[in-house]
Amino acid sequence: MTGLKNDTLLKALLREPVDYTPVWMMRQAGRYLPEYRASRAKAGDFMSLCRNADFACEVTLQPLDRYPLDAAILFSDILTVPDAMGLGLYFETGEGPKFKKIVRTADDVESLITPKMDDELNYVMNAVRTIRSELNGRVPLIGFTGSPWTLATYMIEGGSSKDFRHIKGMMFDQPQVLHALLGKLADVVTDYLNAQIKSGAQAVQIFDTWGGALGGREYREFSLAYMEKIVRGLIRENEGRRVPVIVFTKNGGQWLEDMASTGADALGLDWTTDIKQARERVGSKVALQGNMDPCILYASPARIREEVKRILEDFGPNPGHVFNLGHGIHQFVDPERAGVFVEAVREFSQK
Ligand code: 1CP
Repeated sequence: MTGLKNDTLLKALLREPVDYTPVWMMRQAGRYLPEYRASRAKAGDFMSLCRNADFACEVTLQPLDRYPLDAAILFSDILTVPDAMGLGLYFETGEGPKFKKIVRTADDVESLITPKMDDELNYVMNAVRTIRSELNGRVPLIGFTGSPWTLATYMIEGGSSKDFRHIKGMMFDQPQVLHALLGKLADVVTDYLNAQIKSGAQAVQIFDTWGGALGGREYREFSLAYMEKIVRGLIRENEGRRVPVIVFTKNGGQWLEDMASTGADALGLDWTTDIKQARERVGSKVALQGNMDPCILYASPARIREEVKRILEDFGPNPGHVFNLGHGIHQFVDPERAGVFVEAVREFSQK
């Protein structure tokens, strides 16, 4: 494989010294970019973009051609896994994800398919290989998965949810059924990330978007414990380099110390957590990624630049900071403002 021309992200995730703070944006390929909307129209729908390696590669590279980003992230979705386990993912226009089958009983859990990485999920690995080859060492490629808890919310609720009534009902009344599902998911997700790493992903992120909806005890038992199991099962070195792991629990700021003991190299922070205090709390154990409020991108260029400077100063001197938004970029953001953000990180952090 070709050498990496920009390894700033990988170094920062491992708390090694860097010349500037690397930056990428969660959901950097997506609906706010007109070129993404054009590719999606060409492909037909969202899943067709994901299933076709050339399309997935095309949209992965789109934000890199616009902005000086320090990483590419695989274009795919966390819901590829429940889809491959037999639930039949689909998107209705204007609505979130939906499943043909949902999981509500021990029998439903029992009858889930264990997907093979070179079969049901092979399209994802093809996308990883195609993107790596097209990137040609420009920046590292990040692979990803949803956490078992977050995937289970979609599988049990049947789509997006605000109150998580079905999964929480199961958690409180039939925890053994939920544990059976989470255990299966942890095994599949470990395989899935390892297959992405073998196919060329140079860092991986676990998105625990809904872990923050739990109380502390439940977070540790139903979300964190499974992420820890996954982290311990991952291939940590490939192509002669360490493969850093990022754990991101949205709204998980109060559990950073617990998250830092999973064995992850870095923790993702949303904007509700103070990055300066977060750094004091985790010390030299892990790097931190984040944590600008994505809504700042609706503000003026001057205000965006001020906020970037504020976060860099709050974090303090390197090492160990990867700049990012605290959650995915919104679809209504003006792409030029995203550019102001990315360029400001480089400008203000460069030595
Ligand atoms: O074009 C479209 O209409 C589809 C919109 C879209 C996109 C662009 C979806 C449907 N997924 C994606 C891509 C995606 N999803 C990426 C691509 C890589 C990149 O970051 O550029 C990633 C990493 C994800 C991960 C993802 N999907 C998460 C975790 C991160 C997060 O934002 O919290 C979650 C929760 C999903 C589920 C999902 N997929 C799509 C939607 C609309 C949703 C969210 C539904 C909800 O809010 O419950």
